[in-house]
Amino acid sequence: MKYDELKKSDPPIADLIEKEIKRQQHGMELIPSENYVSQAVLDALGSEFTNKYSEGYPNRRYYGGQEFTDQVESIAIERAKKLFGCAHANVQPLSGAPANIAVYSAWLNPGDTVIGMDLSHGGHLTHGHPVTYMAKIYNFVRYKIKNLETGEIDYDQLRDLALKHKPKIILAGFSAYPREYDYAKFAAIAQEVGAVAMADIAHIAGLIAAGELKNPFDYGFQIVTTTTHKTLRGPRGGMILTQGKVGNPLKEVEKTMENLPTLIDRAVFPGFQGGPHMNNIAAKAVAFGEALNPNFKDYAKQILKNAKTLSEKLMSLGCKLVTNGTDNHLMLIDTVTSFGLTGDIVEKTLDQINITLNKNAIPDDQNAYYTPSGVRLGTPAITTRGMQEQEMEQIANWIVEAVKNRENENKIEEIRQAVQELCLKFPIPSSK
Ligand code: DSN
Repeated sequence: MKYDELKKSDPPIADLIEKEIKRQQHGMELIPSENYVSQAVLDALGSEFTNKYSEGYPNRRYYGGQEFTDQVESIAIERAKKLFGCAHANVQPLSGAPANIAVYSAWLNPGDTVIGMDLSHGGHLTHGHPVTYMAKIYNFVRYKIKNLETGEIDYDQLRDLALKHKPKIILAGFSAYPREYDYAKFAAIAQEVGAVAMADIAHIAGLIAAGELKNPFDYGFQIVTTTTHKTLRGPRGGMILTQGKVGNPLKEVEKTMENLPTLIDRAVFPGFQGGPHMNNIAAKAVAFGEALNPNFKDYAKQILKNAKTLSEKLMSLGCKLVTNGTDNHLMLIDTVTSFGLTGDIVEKTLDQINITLNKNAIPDDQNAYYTPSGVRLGTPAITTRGMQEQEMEQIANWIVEAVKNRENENKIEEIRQAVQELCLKFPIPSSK
């Protein structure tokens, strides 16, 4: 039986794992960056590859005993290249932040400029927020959304900033933006100022791999970073994808766009990381194999259909959504306008009915980070469980009903039971 050995050797940890499984089974995960991996991914992640050190890259390692690590990493690389249509994949980054940091260090000198999206408009901490260490080394300049009703980015502002600041990287990417980017405009501005066009597709990698959202490489981007555990539904980890000439990662090369694959490889190892986590790379390979299966396209399509239905139902119930809808898997409710409540209160209320989402800033939020004006939610995880449009309508009703009746304990308990009942009809993949 699963975890039998652990139950014998470390009961407190086994107990906490059991409780977490139950929390996941009995509740509904609406945090848009989370998902449920398959048992096959968990198997690879818990495999004996965890015992192995393998600094270097396939066929170029520093330690012996690499006949199988080389094969597993090569398979992960080939599958990633096929999924995203690029020349090279580095599958060693431990997660999204290390992947972005490796790119900066591969291409920038201290003091160089990156233009990225403002955090409150949807960008990510690692795109240059002042609290990050990267912001002490590089100069980050931010662009914003121009039209908050449609979500259209201010491409004129982006171009003006690029002409003024002469960035080395123009970064398209987000963790809370519900619309599609116009990648061609980004790439054209980058080309005009001689910058690298980089996309951080962490949230939407699975939707791009399935061909349901646009692929930045089709519009001339040179670098794409991603995590592997969101819509791509793999283990927690990161990856850097590049166009250019694939070279020997042990040899120094000139800093040209053509050499990006080698520059990136050298930045990841030995630049930033030590031994790659081979169990994690094996699990990435399994997840990429699953994403190459034609049924992954159906999954991605359903994520988008579910997000559309959920957003429309929420709006029909009086919720104000940032940009009035979504083109992808996520949406942001402006909770102050919708309910007169900050996002932290809505998050805590929904925790009580076993629905998990996260408080989130909305564009130019005047409230503090811990009490922001919105919440962020999305459909990747519940779609993995098999929920469809009908369930989305029900979920929207529960969210609004619970927030409006948050002081009515009986009502909250009634909704919690209904949520749990629905969740038990849609088991998480690893407990099927
Ligand atoms: N923590 C991830 C998210 O929730 O979007 C990104 O870092």
